[in-house]
Amino acid sequence: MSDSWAIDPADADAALVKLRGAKTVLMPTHQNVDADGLSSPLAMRLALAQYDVDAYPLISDGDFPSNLHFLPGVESVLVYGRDELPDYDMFCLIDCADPKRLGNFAKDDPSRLDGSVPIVNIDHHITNKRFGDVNIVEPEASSAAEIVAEVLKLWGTEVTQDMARNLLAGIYGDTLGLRTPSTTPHTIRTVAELVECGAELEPVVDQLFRLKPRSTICLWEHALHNIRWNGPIIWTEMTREGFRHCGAEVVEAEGIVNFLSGTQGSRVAVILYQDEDERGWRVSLRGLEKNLDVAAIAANFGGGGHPRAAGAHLEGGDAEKHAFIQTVAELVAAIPEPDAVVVGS
Ligand SMILES: [Mn+2]
Repeated sequence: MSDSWAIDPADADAALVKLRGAKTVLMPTHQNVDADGLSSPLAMRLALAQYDVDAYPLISDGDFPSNLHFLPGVESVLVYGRDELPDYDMFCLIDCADPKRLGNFAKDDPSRLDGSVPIVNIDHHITNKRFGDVNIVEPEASSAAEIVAEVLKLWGTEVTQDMARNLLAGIYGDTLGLRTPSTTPHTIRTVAELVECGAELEPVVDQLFRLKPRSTICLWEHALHNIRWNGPIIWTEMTREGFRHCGAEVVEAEGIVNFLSGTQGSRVAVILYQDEDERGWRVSLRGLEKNLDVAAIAANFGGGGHPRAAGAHLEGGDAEKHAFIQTVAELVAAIPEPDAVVVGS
């Protein structure tokens, strides 16, 4: 069976030439970093070490999620605002659809991304505008980690157990454990190869999907208690008060929208997370229908993402929140529902 995507070997070569020519590579992650966003740079750091290049993952905005502390090599991760930045001469952005998604790292000093430091851009978001000096953008890949695994193959890099552990976590994180439609035969083959390289499934499954602090259950109680409907939209919100009451981090609410998605009678699931300054909301959208592209809906609000999973940011309070839900409900209503299965046809 042929693979649905393939990296142009010339791009992989160009990326290696760039990165090997660097003294120090900085790898800032997207905001609200997830398993794919952190494990892929961690694997890349270990790969570049084989070429005597120093590379540092940088959490560019927000906290270091505690459920990612199990990733091999986390002690090398820098946190923006907490740690001093190294003297870098190259960026490698992995899993970052847009440099704006680098959050405070980009906002605090826009000259950081004015082109004076070259960028190697490795990503799987369809909305990625190929902003790098070298671009390896494969929207059909399940995860950035799946692309990094392929890049390493083209480079002929030895995949060590710790690199495999990171890449496995990235693929599992973005595919929810090989459950999303983005999971292809290539994804599953890559996972098999990573397991052969010594990556274990159980710690990844435990850390990403099973183990949770009690504060997470408190947060879910809060979110489920606040479930509302607007036509075919099922939605809920996580207020600052809710996070404070439960003593929970934002990352602990991530699974709720996936849980709501698929509720009978709903076509799109939405969760709104109130900003720390209470002046706006981060929004996550999930859909399951083939013709219903939630990234296109999110784009109406300056957001983006994937057809089944997307996000955006809203400024404002309750009025803006309700207007947003109403607009999403109208946009969804304009998309024809999938044909019902006609028995006997
Ligand atoms: Mn990703």
